[in-house]
Amino acid sequence: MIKTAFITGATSGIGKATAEIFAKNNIRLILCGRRAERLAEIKVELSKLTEVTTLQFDVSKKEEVANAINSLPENFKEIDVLINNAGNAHGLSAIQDGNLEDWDAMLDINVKGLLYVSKAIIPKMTERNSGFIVNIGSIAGKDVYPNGNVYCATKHAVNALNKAMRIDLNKYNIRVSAIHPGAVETEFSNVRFKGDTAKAKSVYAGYKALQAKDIADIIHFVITRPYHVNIEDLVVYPTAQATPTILNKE
Ligand code: NDP
Ligand code: 8X3
Repeated sequence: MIKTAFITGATSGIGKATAEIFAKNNIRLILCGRRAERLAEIKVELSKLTEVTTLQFDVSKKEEVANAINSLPENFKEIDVLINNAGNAHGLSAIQDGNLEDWDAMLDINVKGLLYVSKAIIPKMTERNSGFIVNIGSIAGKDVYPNGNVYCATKHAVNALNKAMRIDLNKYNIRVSAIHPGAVETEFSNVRFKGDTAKAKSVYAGYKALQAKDIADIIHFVITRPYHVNIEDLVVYPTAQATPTILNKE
């Protein structure tokens, strides 16, 4: 049974919605993100339903990751499920026009950040011969679309790491799953387009995009199967989306 969950990127979008569903189901929460005020607000809200602790750190800074996780209070050290969710796209441009800072950010956060957090938590799971890791990939990890280049590469890496974790952790009885969403209406496009809200809004215009809660529901379903059931990989599109670039818009 899942008692305690560690969620990265819990300050908005999919991570926050997942925290909300977990809280309603009495799962104790370790919520992570860089925005301290948001963490504090969410803690106040969800503490009405379950026990909550928060960790403020940048997943791409390995010392911050290790220090934060080592600082967990004793009663939160036993983590049953890790939701590797923190991540974003930074920019959307052809490879020849790409911005090096954006490339660094995506590789550092989406790939190295996921690894740093996993590295800090996995040993506690292997010691106990029990645990669950859910990696949030993307359809960008299954396919490549114009101008998606480096973001797609980072999510292909998540897809590969998901498989690698399942292989290496198999003998420790640890479950590893990935969920690969299509378009989800969150702060994602705001970050991708650096605060250009009109551009971000246009990504979700003219069709019903997935909502963060849709993915959170699926994450909750995945982690509440009997222990011998491991849902390996799920690709989830909005009905209006057939591929990363084929959208049935009004
Ligand atoms: P949001 O932008 O709403 O949420 C991203 C979360 O990641 C925030 O909580 C943010 O917290 C956290 N985060 C970003 N960078 C860092 C960092 N350096 N250190 C710590 N936390 C960080 O987007 P989504 O909810 O949509 O994204 C969640 C995941 O889902 C990502 O991995 C994304 O790639 C993936 N995804 C999203 C899709 C979509 O269409 N929205 C589709 C497919 C996959 P803070 O800023 O407080 O640090
Ligand atoms: C987010 C979905 O299509 O913008 O991973 O890459 S997409």
